[in-house]
Amino acid sequence: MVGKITFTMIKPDAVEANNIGPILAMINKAGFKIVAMKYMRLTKEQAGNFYAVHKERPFYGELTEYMSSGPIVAAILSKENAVSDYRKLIGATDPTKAEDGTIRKQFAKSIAANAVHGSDSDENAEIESNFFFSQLERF
Ligand code: 3AN
Repeated sequence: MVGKITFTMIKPDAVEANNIGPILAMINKAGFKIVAMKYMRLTKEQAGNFYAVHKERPFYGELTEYMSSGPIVAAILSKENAVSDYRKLIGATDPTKAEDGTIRKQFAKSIAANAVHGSDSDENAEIESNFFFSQLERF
């Protein structure tokens, strides 16, 4: 399974702007299969646990506040080279630096409210998927 899955979230700004559908369409069009999905709202504590690797970063408080500010869509995506291909599809963290045709270029509002999350390694894809989904919820 190494290299086959990545984990994504459609963040509160994109949900609020009614962009769940268009973002899922871009994901499917790029060849990813959705193998797990849920619509939910994180508590600040859950967001803090998810982003624990960023605990020392100056934006940690803002990030966890933001990620718990409204509902999100969490999903596991499957494709060969899922992690790197999905990072390419979402574009740079800072939407002003994201390339044309990327999800963040089209939908992100700012560096914090940047529409989607995407795992940065195979190892984190597995950890993040297991944070949200049991084996019974993965198809
Ligand atoms: P990426 O989401 O592209 O992997 P990371 O892992 O560096 O980026 O950052 C995790 C999340 O933290 C980003 N998606 C973004 O929402 C937020 N973030 C990153 N840098 C900043 C910043 N300078 N100010 C506010 N939020 C930030």
